[in-house]
This record gives sequence, structure tokens and C-alpha cells, in this order.
Amino acid sequence: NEQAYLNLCDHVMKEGAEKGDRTGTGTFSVFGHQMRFQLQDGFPLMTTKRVPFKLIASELLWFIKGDTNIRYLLQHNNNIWNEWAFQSWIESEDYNGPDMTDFGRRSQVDEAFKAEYDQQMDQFKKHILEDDDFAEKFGDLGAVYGKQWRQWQSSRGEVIDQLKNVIENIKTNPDSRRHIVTAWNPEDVPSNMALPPCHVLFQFYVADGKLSCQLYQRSGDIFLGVPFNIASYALLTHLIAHECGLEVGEFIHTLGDAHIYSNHREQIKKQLNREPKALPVLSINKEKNSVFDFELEDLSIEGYNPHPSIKAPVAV
Ligand code: THF
Repeated sequence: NEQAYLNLCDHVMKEGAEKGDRTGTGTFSVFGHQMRFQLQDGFPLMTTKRVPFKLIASELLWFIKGDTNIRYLLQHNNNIWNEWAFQSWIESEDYNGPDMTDFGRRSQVDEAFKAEYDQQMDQFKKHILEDDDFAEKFGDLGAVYGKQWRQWQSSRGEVIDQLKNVIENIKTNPDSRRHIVTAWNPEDVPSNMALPPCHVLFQFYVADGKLSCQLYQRSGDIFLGVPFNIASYALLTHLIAHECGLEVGEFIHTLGDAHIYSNHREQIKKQLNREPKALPVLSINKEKNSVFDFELEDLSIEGYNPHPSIKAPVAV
């Protein structure tokens, strides 16, 4: 199971083409790769480094709620989307602090700048948490996942709840080949969102009383993002299977541009030298039935004894 991920790391380290990217960091990448995870064999949370399950769970619950404002994430001590909201704040007319242009790269090479950036980011977070108007204006990432999953805006003025519909269809017509949710909305992609979706489309499949899920991800940050994405969709599959009275089947992860950032290579090497341990088991509050009722306290992981975490900078 975890080996599928380690094989991808190894493959891209050895065969990846050196390629520039939007963030200016530089990557090694391959195009087109598929991994399969048997969900009955354990919950696919990597053990060769510690992966923070609570951050994955709170991000997923945020998508499921249809929320696109980082305030909910901050309330749960989840900082993984801060940089993208901060970017639009510093580009706005209301921002008049020190120049934060290119903060992601500069904070890695310039310590004085990093101190200044950390201070600006702390203030920004404080404002989002404490000031409703500020949060509404600058905490929102636009038409990202939550919006497309739950409130797709149609040209006829309707609002489509793709997630609710797909769950209903799994229950009433499990054999359907149309159990699809898409986050890629061509109308919104060019300018109406902080970052075009990386996990673009997912499909469910029911056979032998088991629910499987396949994700198409156009772009995957192998070291930081992909372990999150695997666990996130595995969790989503568990929650939907639970509501629909099904067992879990497979999670199939199909990647487009699968890349290792040039400043993550040492971390990957370290991880590849570790021996995988037994996968943990997901525990959910069985008293909750609907996917839409789960809270963070209802989700936990048991038997997780990973190797220590490995830090790496995120490319913005
Ligand atoms: N941009 C890039 N460059 N990589 C991504 O993985 C990514 N995401 C989301 C949006 N843009 C992206 C955000 N998801 C971490 C994990 C997932 C993220 C962003 C950041 C991260 O830094 N994880 C750390 C722990 C962080 C912490 O403890 O606060 C880790 O060690 O795993 C792909 O969906």
C-alpha cells in the first residue's frame, strides 16, 4: 500500500524530467502515474514520515461544508491554505505593510525578510480570526473546492450540489457509471479562484458491496501534497461508504504532472531510507450517519506509529 507511494517517489527521483514551474522553484516530474490503495488493508496515512491526520480531516470537512474561507481552517489550527489567502491580501489596495512580493521564495533565502513575513502573516491570521469583515473580504479563496462541490453555479441560475447528488445516486443507482464530482469549472479557472484545483475530478464505483473512488489529479506535489491527498480521498470514501451502507473498496490515484520540488529532494531521500510500518485504522463515530454531519471530533486514527515528521517548504 504505502509502497505504491514510495515507488512513485523513487521513480520520479530517478526518471523525472527537470522542469521549470509557476512558482519558480524548479521540479523533477513525470506525466501520468497511477497508484492503487486497498482500503480494507488499512488507512493509507504514510508511516515513513508523520502525516498530520487532523489537518487532513479538517480540510476535508471544510470542503464538505462547502466553505471556501480559511477562517474555519484557522479555527482548527490548520495553516495549510494561508499562503494563498495572504497572497491576495498583499496584492490588495488595503495592504500597506512592507513589500511582501514573492514572499514564498524570499522567506527561504533571507532571514531578515522571513522575520518580517512571519510577523505580517501572524497579523493577517489574527485579523481573519477576529474581524468578520476582514475575514469575509480576505479569507475567501474564491471558487475553490467547497464551492464547486456543493454550490456549482450553472448558467441557468441554478445551484448544483454535486456531492449531495452523487451520494444520493450511489444509494439509488449504485451501478451507474456517472458517479462524478468535478472541481474544474472552466468559467472560474482563469481568474475567479486563488489556485485552480489540483484534484480535478473524482468518480465512485460500487461492486460486491464495496465503494471505490478514483481521483484524477492534474498536478501533484509529491512530497507535501500527495500524502495529504491520498488520505483525504480515502477518508471521503470511508465517510460516503458509511452513509451508503457499503464497505470500502479501493482508492485509485491517477496523477497528471507528478513532481518533486527541487528543494524537497533531500527529504525524499531520507524518507526512502525508512522502512514502512503497519498502516493505522480509521475510527469514525458510528452514531453519525450523514457525511454532512461529521465534526472533527468524530474522526480519529488508531494504531498510528509513524517515523518522525520531515519538514519542507511549500511552494506558493
Ligand atoms: N501547493 C503546493 N506547492 N503544494 C501543495 O501540496 C498544495 N496543496 C494545497 C494547495 N496548494 C499547494 C495545500 N495543501 C502542506 C500540506 C498540504 C497543503 C499545503 C501544505 C504542508 O505544508 N504540510 C506539512 C505540515 C504542515 C503543518 O504541520 O502545518 C507536512 O509536513 O506535511 C495540495 O493540495
